[in-house]
Amino acid sequence: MMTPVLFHLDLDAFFASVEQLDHPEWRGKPVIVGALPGGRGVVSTCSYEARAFGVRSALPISQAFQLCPQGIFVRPRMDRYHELSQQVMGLLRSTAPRFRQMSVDEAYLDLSGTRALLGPEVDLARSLKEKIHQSTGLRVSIGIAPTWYLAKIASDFGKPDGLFVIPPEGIDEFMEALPLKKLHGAGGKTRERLENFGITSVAALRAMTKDALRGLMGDGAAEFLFLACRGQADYNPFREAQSHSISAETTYSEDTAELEVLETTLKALCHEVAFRALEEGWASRTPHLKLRWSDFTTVSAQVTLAQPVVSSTELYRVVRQLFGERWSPGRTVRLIGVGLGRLEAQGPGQGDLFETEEHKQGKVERALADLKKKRPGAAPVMRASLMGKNRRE
Ligand code: TTP
Ligand code: MG
Repeated sequence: MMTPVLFHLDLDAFFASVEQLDHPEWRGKPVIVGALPGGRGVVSTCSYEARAFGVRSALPISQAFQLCPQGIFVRPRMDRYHELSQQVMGLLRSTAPRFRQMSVDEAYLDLSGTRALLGPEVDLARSLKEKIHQSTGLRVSIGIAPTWYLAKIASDFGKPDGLFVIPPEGIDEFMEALPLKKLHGAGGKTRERLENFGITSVAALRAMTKDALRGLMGDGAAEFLFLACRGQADYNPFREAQSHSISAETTYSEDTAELEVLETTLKALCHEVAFRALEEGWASRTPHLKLRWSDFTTVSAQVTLAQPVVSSTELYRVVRQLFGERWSPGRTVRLIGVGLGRLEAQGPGQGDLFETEEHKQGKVERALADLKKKRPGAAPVMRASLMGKNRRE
């Protein structure tokens, strides 16, 4: 059987890199994107220079300021990030027929069987990195592996500006040496628990039987960990494409119960999903929410609306409600996903029937999506849904 050749691509320190791109005087300096010191809220991301001080995503901004008072603290500019994201995704989409965008800065590509046509995958990856850098000024890390899960780990492993390959015959060796904190999907509480049991490396995890793991971690976590530490976690970013839905999800590197973090993630995911649907011309009356708790149990919820969702704000309102019905303060979350199911082709003039604020905004978003299609990268986009926080501060 032909070995799959799978790429995972993830931009380096994305929001912070864009800030350094647009403000050359900030290059080489600790740039921290997120809330502003003195306020509440958290770090969205930071430049690698700031990471050297221990600053990282989701850290309360007050702590980030303590760690790195000389940092350059800036608010996110989602419109600009989205614009550059679109440029990068456009390049990737034109590289391989099987392309799947997962979030604003990451995507999967299936390059199985393209060797004869496109040449060795490592050369292709190198030229892709170069092309992205030349056209946008951004650096991307690429992981190449025979499973999607390993490709994701490989891109992270090579960061920043990485190109890391895990060949089929190298999987066991790679996983044996992998630090536990690099095992994607086993962050935060899970890792803490494992470490409490003395399991401090992936190698130690691999030495456990599934039954022993079940005893320590519970069925769900054991099932995942047993496969994950062998590079076999069941993960396929294309699976949902066959079920006619669009979705995006975030797995936290540290499980979180911070409402502020959860809401910010939800907003970003809604934004991502709503825009993708608009750009691809889909309508949906079925938003859904996925939550995975710290113990790996997963809940999904969906509603069917009378009319198709018309804007990211409306999508947020709906999934925020679903979220509120399932989450309670203190409950730690490891993964949040938002999606639109049962996609239908968008009808002409959709949103004309009910001129609520949300419908008006939907029209604006649609017009912007159209404009972008005609002039990629040209539209200055304002997205009120993500501006709430800016206004408040
Ligand atoms: P990531 O790819 O996780 O992080 P990154 O690109 O900043 O850094 P790297 O990939 O090099 O490790 O997330 C992409 C963007 O998503 C990030 O630039 C900002 C945003 N984000 C948040 O707003 N909050 C978060 O908690 C995380 C993890 C990311
Ligand atoms: Mg990234």
